[in-house]
Amino acid sequence: MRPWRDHLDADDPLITDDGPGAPDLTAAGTLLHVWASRWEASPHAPLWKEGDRWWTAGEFDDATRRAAGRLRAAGLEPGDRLVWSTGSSVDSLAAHVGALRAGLVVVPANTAYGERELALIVSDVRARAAIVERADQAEWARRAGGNSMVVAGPDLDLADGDPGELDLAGADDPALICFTSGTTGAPKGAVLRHRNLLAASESVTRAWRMDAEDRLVHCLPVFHAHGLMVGIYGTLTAGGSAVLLPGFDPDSVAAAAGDERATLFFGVPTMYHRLVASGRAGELSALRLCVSGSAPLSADLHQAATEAIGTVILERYGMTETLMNTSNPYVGERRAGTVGFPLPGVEVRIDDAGEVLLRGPNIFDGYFEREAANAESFRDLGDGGGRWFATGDLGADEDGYLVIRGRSKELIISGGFNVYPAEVEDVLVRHPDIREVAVTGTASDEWGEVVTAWVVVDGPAPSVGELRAFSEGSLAPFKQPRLVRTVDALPRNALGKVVRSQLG
Ligand code: MLC
Ligand code: AMP
Repeated sequence: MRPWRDHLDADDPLITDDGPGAPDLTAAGTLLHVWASRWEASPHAPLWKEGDRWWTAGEFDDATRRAAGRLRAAGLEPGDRLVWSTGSSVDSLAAHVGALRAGLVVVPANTAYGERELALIVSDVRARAAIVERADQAEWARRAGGNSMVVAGPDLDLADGDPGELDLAGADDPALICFTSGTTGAPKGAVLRHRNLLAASESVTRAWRMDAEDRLVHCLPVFHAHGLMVGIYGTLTAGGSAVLLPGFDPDSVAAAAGDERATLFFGVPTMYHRLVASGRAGELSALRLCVSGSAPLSADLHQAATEAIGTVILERYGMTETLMNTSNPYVGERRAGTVGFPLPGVEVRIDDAGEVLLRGPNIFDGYFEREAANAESFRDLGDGGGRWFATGDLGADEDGYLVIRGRSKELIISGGFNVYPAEVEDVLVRHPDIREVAVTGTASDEWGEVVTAWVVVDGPAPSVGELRAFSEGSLAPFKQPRLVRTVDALPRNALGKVVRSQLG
């Protein structure tokens, strides 16, 4: 595979004379130090646009201090876990960054989650606080967290307090716990330390040449790696600015790109599909960089979006546990159907079974309180350079570029959101007319994959609408099936295990 140096200009200070060693991406300590020094140096720089209002860096700095003071006054202490389930707004970002500045560990959660999904997270990390914008989620967080749980909205409607000394977290302290299912089974929290976040942010912002002149059109959810660690943290690290849209729609993205003289757009393939279909993609032509990630971008969609926008889409490959791993280059050939080559600091290896293994300062070192899963997820190959993380993605090196050929893990990616078949099956099998069920992903031009339920029934076959209604409260809408197929029996192997790959 091409070396990470090919992402950088020859005079980039990350490339040292000391030979082929890894670059030092964590010299700055923590992201909080990087951000605080940017705000201090340029307090009047525009940072976020929300609605009609621009917030400056100095105003945001103040808002994060206020948030940190309120969280401290509410009795929260460094290391306490705070669940954060909000849309994209300056209030919610100030609460998030304020929590990190106060030394808390932020646990992002999808705003679409129902009670079962949210309660699982609150109890797993023994959260002491939750910032949620939906009244029902507030109620569920209280129920799962008990009487001492601090629950507030994104505007942190709590009493003011003295923020005290901020940004004391060290590079090895946990910053985020992000829930994902890894290669197997049940949801678990990937612990990302401050050094992981810093390394990933430094690596990506340098590779993509992000700086203070940049302006991002931001429409991704902020509770996942793409929107949060690439979009929000990338903007803060580069010292640039972002237009915060509450969600994606082609008209607002096109309007923001033109009206705000934006330079960057980050999206998932479904967004590019919808932009092309809208006929407004050409309004993004002045952007200097459009990035796609979180799910495979087909070569056809790559070409269609590149033609419609007029700039070659840059595809990259990331993961919650590892943040960004590989990318097509900013300068040089961006090859459709590939995810490029290792970003600065990242080592990529493909094992004999074709699985992608990763090592680097961006990569987490374990799931929260999951010894067995941790033992399974990391491999010591005896090369002296530390353990490799096994991604569950299947890849190949094609002429220096990584191609993701599929997954060994059982995961459906629908519109960039992950859906785990076993979780959906566990809910659907409780339906009175369903004897057995298996869940798979069916290819879709718009969504990448859609969730399909294969059912063996005892009574009348339930419709899609009926199964969606039945899943309400147990499964967020994006996990609910969009297709239902009735079969006489599910395919099983010699051990009696359902072979999902034989369906469809
Ligand atoms: C919304 N719906 C989805 C869905 N998103 N269903 C399946 N898959 C999805 N991804 C549901 C809605 O709840 C609604 O259900 C119905 O579909 C129609 O909604 P919509 O209005 O058409 O969808 P919209 O709200 O526009 O959302 C589409 C989207 C969104 C593409 C904008 O899914 C999105 O923001 N995706 C990005 C996900 C992301 O950020 N992933 C990064 C993970 S980090 P109903 O029942 O109400 O009709 C990661 C690492 C890395 O993977 O490498 O980056
Ligand atoms: P998540 O756990 O939400 O972080 O999802 C990570 C998974 O998304 C990876 O393990 C891959 O399977 C997939 N993924 C992310 N980016 C890409 C990409 N560009 N191409 C193919 N798959 C991707």
